[in-house]
Amino acid sequence: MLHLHYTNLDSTNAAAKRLAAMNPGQMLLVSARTQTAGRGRLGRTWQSPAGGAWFSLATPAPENALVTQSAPLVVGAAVLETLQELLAAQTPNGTSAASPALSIKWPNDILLGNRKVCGILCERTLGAASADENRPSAALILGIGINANMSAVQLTDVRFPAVSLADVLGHPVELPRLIDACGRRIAAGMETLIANGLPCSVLKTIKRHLAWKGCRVRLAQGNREIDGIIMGIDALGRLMLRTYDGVEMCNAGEVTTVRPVAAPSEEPLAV
Ligand code: BT5
Repeated sequence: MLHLHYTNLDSTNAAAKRLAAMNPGQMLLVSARTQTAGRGRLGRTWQSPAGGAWFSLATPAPENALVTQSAPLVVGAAVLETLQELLAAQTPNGTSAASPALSIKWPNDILLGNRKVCGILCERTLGAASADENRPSAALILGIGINANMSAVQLTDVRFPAVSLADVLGHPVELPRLIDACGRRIAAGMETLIANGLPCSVLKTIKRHLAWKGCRVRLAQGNREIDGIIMGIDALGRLMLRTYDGVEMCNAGEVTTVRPVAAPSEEPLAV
């Protein structure tokens, strides 16, 4: 995997897209110290001051719906496992038990103590006709932003409370090592996904760390809002929500509101 690091970029996702177009079939890791136009989902802005781990992987990938849909889960699980190892390595007895818990706000925001430490943006480039079938020119651009060595108090107007690794650890982490470790784990997960489908280990990690399991939430899907209780995820990584109408499997969406499950005296949501 070729790793290209820049002092400043507009967006590592945008740069990875440009570079992937020039290097079809090649896996690339693109990172930057700062981004001037860091992108979130749905056209939102990602604040990217110095001290964060801002990077993207351009992964050659066939234009296959299952691969495209599952990639964010693979990336989320890989980053969570890497952060778990990093936090464990920072504690004297080698466990992360002393740190606030890592969890996944489905589908792939990573929370540390219920505050957002990492956001993920997966995009797809369309492939041009390739002479070599084994080297697909279509690529997935997997963008990862980890609040690492800056403090989250620098961030303004965040829609969900944020935190950085340094806020929790009280000292900086080695950024190149963190980016490299995440990149390797994501690349391995993507290879398995493309060859064999969604790895069980990914589902296991997400199930184990799913935020707000058993809580009543509101999921926004475009203009639609679904209220229900998070039951878990299914074998395709879809969020299972128990609503008044039954269990709904959700492919996409964003949890916007969380409430504890109704007390017995309140009207129960259960069907
Ligand atoms: C995401 O979007 O969480 C995906 C973020 C992906 C960023 C990476 S950085 C490397 C690569 N290159 C890019 O250009 N992007 C990727 P979303 O769920 O839509 O969250 C965006 C919202 O989070 C914003 O509207 C803010 O409210 C908030 N936000 C902005 N910067 C933040 C930060 N550094 N930490 C936490 N929250 C932030």
